[in-house]
Amino acid sequence: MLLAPREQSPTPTPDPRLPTPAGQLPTPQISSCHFPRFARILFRVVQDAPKNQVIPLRRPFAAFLFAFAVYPAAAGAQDFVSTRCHESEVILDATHNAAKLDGCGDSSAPNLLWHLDRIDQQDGALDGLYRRHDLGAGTVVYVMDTGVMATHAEFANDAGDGSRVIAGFDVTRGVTIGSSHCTSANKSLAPCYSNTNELIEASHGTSVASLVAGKNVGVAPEALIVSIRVMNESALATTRTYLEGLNRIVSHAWDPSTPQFRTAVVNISGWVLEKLASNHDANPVTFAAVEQKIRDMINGVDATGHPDPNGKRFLFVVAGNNVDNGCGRAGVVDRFPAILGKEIDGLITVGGMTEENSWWPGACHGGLEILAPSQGIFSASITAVDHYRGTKPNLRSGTSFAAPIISGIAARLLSENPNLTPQELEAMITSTQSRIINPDASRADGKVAFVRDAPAVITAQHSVGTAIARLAR
Ligand SMILES: [Ca+2]
Ligand SMILES: [Ca+2]
Repeated sequence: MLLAPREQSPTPTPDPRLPTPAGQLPTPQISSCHFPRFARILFRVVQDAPKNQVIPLRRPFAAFLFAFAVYPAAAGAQDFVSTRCHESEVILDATHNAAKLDGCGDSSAPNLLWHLDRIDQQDGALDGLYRRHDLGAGTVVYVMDTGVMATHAEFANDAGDGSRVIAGFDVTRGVTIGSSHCTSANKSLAPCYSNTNELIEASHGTSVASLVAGKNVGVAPEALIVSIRVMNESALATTRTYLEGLNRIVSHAWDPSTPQFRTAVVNISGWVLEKLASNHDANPVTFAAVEQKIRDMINGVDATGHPDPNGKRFLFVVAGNNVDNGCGRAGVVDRFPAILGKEIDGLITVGGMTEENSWWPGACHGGLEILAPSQGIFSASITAVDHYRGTKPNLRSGTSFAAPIISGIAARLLSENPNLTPQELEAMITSTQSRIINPDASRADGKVAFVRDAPAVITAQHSVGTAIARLAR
């Protein structure tokens, strides 16, 4: 691999809206825009008390609790990160390159991480910032894809001594057509490729997972990832690999060593065939069987995979698809399982949008339930632990990248309220007020992914209300 000479970066111009560099404590600022009105009112009630009056301790204490439980990030702007970042090219061969991330925060840099910038605001005027109010801690996202490079720096844990890709299962052994000759001890955690043409699909799952939970490029950078490798290096999968993959998810979810959860997320940035013509399967698994398994998992399953409303539940997030004639007549989504979105509460079919806040013309329309950024998306690759997808060939666009943005948002919501059902998650995510500039009923009504903090507010108000009641007794 030939590394391109690093360009000398111009002297960066720090974004004045961001926190000062490490080691310098920012001047405490509680601006009106950062501090919720109701909390200010509570503080004013305390401040306005007549002098010399003894204020019951419970009153300011309750106000303090209320303010910080309802709006824990109110104390500053530390949880805003810049999405304006520099990248540099890494040449792989004459027709392929990768990229490195050279730092963020320079206000003159391109809006490289616009996909994050866009989802924390309701209109198209991007501000170059993403508010990491919640990081998705405690949530598990299953990525059914081509494998996830667990050692990539994007998945490093907080301590820096391990990966947040906590498990991986490869169920593609039955799909021999299109499989690479490269070898790996476990392709679900260490995907490989024998030539750069295979790199495109071999890196797909890593790209997708990084958008869910990557430290720099991900929506929920404390979420945990489980890699379910259902597609090989040619992105081929059958209903048999899907069904086996879903069974692995259930068994992993109930494993006593798995972090406990009530609801998890399953991201599917692909589609599946019942059988491959040259891949013999005398008794192929039917679409109906996979659909039933998905329905069961949404509503709850026990450790053996049987329906149980008190069991583990799973929200499914599926890319609307756009490749290989993935849109049917009139451009409507017609690939399995994306076609299930409109029918099933708890399975969301995701379409695409551009940085210009418009339709992404490469995506299907019709059958979509929500849109998310899908054009020019910067995500991790597998040529090195600090590499990202390059622009040669330019494979940074697709609804494959939109779906994990929604999965990341679901992880954030679950982190704030772990008891949300898949149906409630879909309702919250698709009830967004955010729109593209040219909404159209055939394209999810133009609804754009938006990270709301509503569940945290509801939960906190409830708990703080209880606290106030106790204190006032
Ligand atoms: Ca923003
Ligand atoms: Ca749905």
